[in-house]
Amino acid sequence: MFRCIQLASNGQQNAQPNPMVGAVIVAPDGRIIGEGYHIRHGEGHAEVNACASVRPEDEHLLADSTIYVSLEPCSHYGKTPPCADLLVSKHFKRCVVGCQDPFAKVQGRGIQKLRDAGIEVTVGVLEAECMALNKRFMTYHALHRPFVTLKWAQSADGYIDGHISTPFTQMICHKRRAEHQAILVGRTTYDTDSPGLNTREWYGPDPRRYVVSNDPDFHPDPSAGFERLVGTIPTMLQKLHEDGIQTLLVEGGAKLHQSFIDSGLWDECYVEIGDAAIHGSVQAPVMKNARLAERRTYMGRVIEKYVNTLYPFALNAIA
Ligand code: AOF
Ligand code: ZN
Repeated sequence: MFRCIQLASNGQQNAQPNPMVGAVIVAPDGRIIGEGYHIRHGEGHAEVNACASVRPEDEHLLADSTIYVSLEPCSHYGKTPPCADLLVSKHFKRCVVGCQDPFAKVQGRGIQKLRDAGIEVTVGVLEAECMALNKRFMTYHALHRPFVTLKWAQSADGYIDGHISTPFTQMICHKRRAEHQAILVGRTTYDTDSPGLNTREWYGPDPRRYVVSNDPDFHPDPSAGFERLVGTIPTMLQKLHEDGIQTLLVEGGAKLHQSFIDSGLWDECYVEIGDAAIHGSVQAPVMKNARLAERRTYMGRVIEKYVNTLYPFALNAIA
């Protein structure tokens, strides 16, 4: 199963919005005779690629072989036919599943299909790790909200109103933007910083841009691609879920970040710490239910990563 996770991780860039999935086929003598992973959304699933990798001289071993998969084999016709049907047609003896697929069209039906066909199925091997691998996909489908990443920069004396980032950490920030489907700022940040919120310092797509405001007369510039969001944090997240947003990056300001922290509805948080005191006027948000997961230095500048201890997926995360 570790090998499945390792293989799956190769899909980091191109599998989304699908999950990263890896599969390994083990013959009765313990030899690995096939491996595969989900390379790109819309294309073959991990099981299909693993079966295709088996050499012709090993094909006859499949009926006595075990297939390990980091995610439950699918049972639905999506862009590809059900993987469960493929495993049944190959007459696998046994299937070891890392974790169940929370996607509404699957949710245990793949496992059931295999069992109904007489395949021995074991579920939940390295379950936490397999779920953490797909923390974004899991959050979206199991918790019905986007995976929420908070991000801010604060001075050495804890203020966020000032120019704190360096060109290098700005590049890191733009890399994060490229990795998120949507970005959200508060009204004050929109008005005072008039941020572009696009991906300029890194190669990658621009996220969809949202501004929070309950003022009905506020119309963010649609030509710059901004949309307005209204309501409480749970209502906003519900709307984003409906819009198909799996990953949300919140870039401020302090009030909006604090609302997310107070609601408990966030997953990861990156805090850049500046070198100097600026004696500013806007204090950095106050963390709650947070665990410091990582402290890294980027060309002399520290970025701390916190995870929300209320949610399990990010806690065990590998990526
Ligand atoms: C698997 N193996 O490798 C993956 C699975 O649109 P489709 O047909 O690609 O289906 C996408 C859904 O299939 C996705 O939401 C998830 O539930 C499952 N992904 N399943 O058996 C795989 N990537
Ligand atoms: Zn599948």
